[in-house]
Amino acid sequence: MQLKTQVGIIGAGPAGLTLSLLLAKFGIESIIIENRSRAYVEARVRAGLLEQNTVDLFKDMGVGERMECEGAEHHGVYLNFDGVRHRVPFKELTGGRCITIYGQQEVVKDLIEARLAQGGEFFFEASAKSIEGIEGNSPEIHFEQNGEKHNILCDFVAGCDGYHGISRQTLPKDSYNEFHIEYPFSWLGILAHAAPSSDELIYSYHQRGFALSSLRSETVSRLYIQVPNDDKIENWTDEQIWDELEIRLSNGSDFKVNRGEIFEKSITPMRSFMIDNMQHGRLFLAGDAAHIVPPTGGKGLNLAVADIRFMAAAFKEFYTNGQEHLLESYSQDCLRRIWRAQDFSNFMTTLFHKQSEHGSFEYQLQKAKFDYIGISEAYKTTIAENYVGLKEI
Ligand code: FAS
Ligand code: PHB
Repeated sequence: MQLKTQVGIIGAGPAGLTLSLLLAKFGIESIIIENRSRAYVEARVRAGLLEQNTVDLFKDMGVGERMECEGAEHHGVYLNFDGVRHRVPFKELTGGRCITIYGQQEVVKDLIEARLAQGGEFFFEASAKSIEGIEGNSPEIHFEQNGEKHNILCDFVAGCDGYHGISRQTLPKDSYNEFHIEYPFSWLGILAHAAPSSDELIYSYHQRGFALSSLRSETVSRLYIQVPNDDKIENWTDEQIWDELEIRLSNGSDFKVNRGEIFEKSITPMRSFMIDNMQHGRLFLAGDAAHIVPPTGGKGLNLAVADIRFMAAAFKEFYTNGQEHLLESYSQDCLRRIWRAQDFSNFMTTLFHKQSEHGSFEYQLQKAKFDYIGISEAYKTTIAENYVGLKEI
């Protein structure tokens, strides 16, 4: 089947979905190709932390109603190091900004529902196989669905297809430099029918490894522990996971982790990755297709949405008055925030993960940073404004 649209979007994750809704707001047509089913993408457990900018954008777009009702607004975060705890407040240090805890799968559900309600055109279980003609004015997406071949003639292609997608592979290899860190540890993450163990998130350095206490609702907890890269889910019983979380999250008080049925477990490797050019001709990349941050900073989803704000504004300028200034500056406009998020995510990851022996020079540097958080409002402010997301950058 030969299809035609203004912007062909590959990927129905936070990037592709936000783009399709913003383009519709500007009267710009798009089609989304997604190689998984709707049920799969709506059930895929990933991020959970929304920056202030992301919350504000979703509200402006009119897709924030359930997020406001079911999401949890947090005004601070607890940071532990070897049993000592500091709290970093947000509102006082950032002029009232904060974070909202709301599962990525809920975001995806809300965005898909909103786009379908507008009559948005989706092809689920449709896999983009190639993108042709990006150096001309009518690039083409070739995709397959149910064994049939189709293509979409577009003005532009938005590569929102994540780290393993085809978009980045379509950029000429000499059009970008690649930056990569593979951390020597992974996260074992669980979702459990258990009330959160704390009123705010807890990031904790412990001699046995990092742990993070987060949540999805008043009855569902989201928690993580640092594990070796070659660890396997089957190496852990539920009881061992709960025991390890309780040890690592304790701040020396009588801290108890609330236990319950674990209904989702996964191990995710930690990596920092990015390319320093996100466009070529009529192909523009956004989100994980162009960059990956370790989730310690809670930035992945928020960076994807931040890229899309720039991409949507650039397409709006093009279709409204034929100008291409924002299209030309798209990558540079995105990279300022991406590098800031890479730095903050790397800071949080190297500060709170066990990477060397107790008492080593590296350990002492980690402890010195943590102790400085405890005595410096300036350092707490730096952490707070990066964590809730800088308003402009
Ligand atoms: P996504 O990967 O969300 O979406 C890309 C979409 O493109 C997918 O639905 C995929 O199926 C589709 N696609 C790929 N190739 C295609 C093709 N050829 N044709 C058609 N469709 C194609 N971030 C945080 O902030 N905190 C976290 O705790 C966190 N945990 C994570 C855990 C895991 C296991 C992973 C993988 C990521 C995690 N992230 C986390 C990061 C995550 O939230 C991403 O940053 C976010 O999903 C980025 O959104 P997109 O760029 O839209 O990419
Ligand atoms: C989550 O709730 O999944 C979450 C929160 C904060 C992070 C990472 C993940 O830094």
